[in-house]
Amino acid sequence: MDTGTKNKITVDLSTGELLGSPVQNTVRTLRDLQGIFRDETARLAMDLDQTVYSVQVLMPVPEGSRGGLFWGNTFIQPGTVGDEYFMTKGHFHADRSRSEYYLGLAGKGALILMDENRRTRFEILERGSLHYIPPHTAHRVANIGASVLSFLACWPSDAGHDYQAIAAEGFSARLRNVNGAPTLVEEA
Ligand code: PAN
Ligand code: ZN
Repeated sequence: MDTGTKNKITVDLSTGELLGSPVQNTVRTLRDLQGIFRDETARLAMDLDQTVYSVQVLMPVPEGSRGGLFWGNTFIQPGTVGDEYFMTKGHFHADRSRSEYYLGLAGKGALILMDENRRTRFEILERGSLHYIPPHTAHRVANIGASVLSFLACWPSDAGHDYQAIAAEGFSARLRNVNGAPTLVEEA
């Protein structure tokens, strides 16, 4: 008899951890984040094996399938590289028409958004805050708090990730700790 518990998937709503299903887990250490932070000397002086963030992804259909949805839980450790907060690499969706939802669960962060005209802004991401990432918008998240930041995400299975555009040109502004306040500073 199917009790309804088989393959049950749960999200621990206090930590954001995804439980009970085969999920893909990706860990990004400081070593993996070459070229992401402004202060490369500061990054290289740190323990490169230190985890900056990890992502659990649930993929019920193959990557690239039309009509499916993926679910991801991201955990960003607190910390800084120079005056920049620990953050995700950031990406456009490979299919620029694809959008996404983020929901904050724990900690305090900033969702940094850049449109295709390279206009950058940010929204405070915290427990209960819901964010719609529109099409044609690059996105990355920085942990601006003192504890682990976790957020949930849902996006189309055919969105894909374009990291190359960000690796090549970055965002037009960086979120930096200026006198203790997270401040978007335009790149020179
Ligand atoms: C998220 C991100 C996740 C990690 O699931 O992939 O937060 O960030 P990077 O992919 O930029 O390393 C998402 O936006 N998916 O589309
Ligand atoms: Zn995305």
